[in-house]
Amino acid sequence: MTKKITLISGASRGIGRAVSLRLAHEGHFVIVLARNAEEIGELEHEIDESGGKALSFVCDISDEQQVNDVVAEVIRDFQRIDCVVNNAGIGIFKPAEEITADDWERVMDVNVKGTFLLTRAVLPHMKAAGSGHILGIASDVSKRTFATGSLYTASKYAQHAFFESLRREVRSLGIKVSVVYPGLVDTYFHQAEQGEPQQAKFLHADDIASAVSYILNTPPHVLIDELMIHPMSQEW
Ligand code: NJP
Repeated sequence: MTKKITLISGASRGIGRAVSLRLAHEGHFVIVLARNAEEIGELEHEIDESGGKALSFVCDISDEQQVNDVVAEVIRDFQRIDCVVNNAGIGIFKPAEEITADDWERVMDVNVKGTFLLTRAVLPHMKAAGSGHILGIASDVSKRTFATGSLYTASKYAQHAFFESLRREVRSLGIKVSVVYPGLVDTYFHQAEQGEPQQAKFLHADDIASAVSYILNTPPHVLIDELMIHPMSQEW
């Protein structure tokens, strides 16, 4: 298998779907993960129909067993994992005193624990290979906060810290860690459907796919640590 084996979490829609389609088009064998069986299966089918290679898994990224099982199966079938795009994420936006313990756990479980679980599962295989590229889709609010964003921004700051620290651990082992920090993107994230008029001035999911492609296509001696990307319409 000469194709790069690339895992993408949260691939059923939005940014993850666009990244998966782009990387499959560029010749990666994409392993696409999400909870929605129908949507993730359709994506696999769409990629295969268009001449690409994809394998889908129904996987809740916050579930340790499910994540470990997926990675074990991929390693069994392909013997390696070249790239991982940690993209799955959710947001809950409320004044701090209205955030429930359940809200807190849901957001932290997906955004922080999920990122940790998937990254931890692939690390031994990348270390053994002496190469690999771990990518995170964090947020511009990994570096700034806003009212009603205490929970979500805490989770995105945590992702930022996790990847910054990890980069220092694995860089000398030949493993790259890169993070994309997007501003507003037209997806299903903002309680709207992708393409709705109120999101017309946002970035497109394809813009993030282009950024991911650029980062993953750098030559071996180049590491893009981070990439911040905003729509022109958004002050930062
Ligand atoms: O959101 P959306 P985006 N286990 O809602 C999956 C960040 N970001 O594409 O499981 C596994 O269209 C879900 O699939 P499913 C954001 O924080 C965005 O915008 O089937 N997967 C779906 O495929 C996030 O980290 C903006 O429901 C789970 C995907 O995640 C990333 O971009 C701005 C899951 C979400 O698709 C992608 O979000 C920014 C779980 N437990 C950062 N829970 C923005 N859109 O403006 C959810 O700064 N998913």
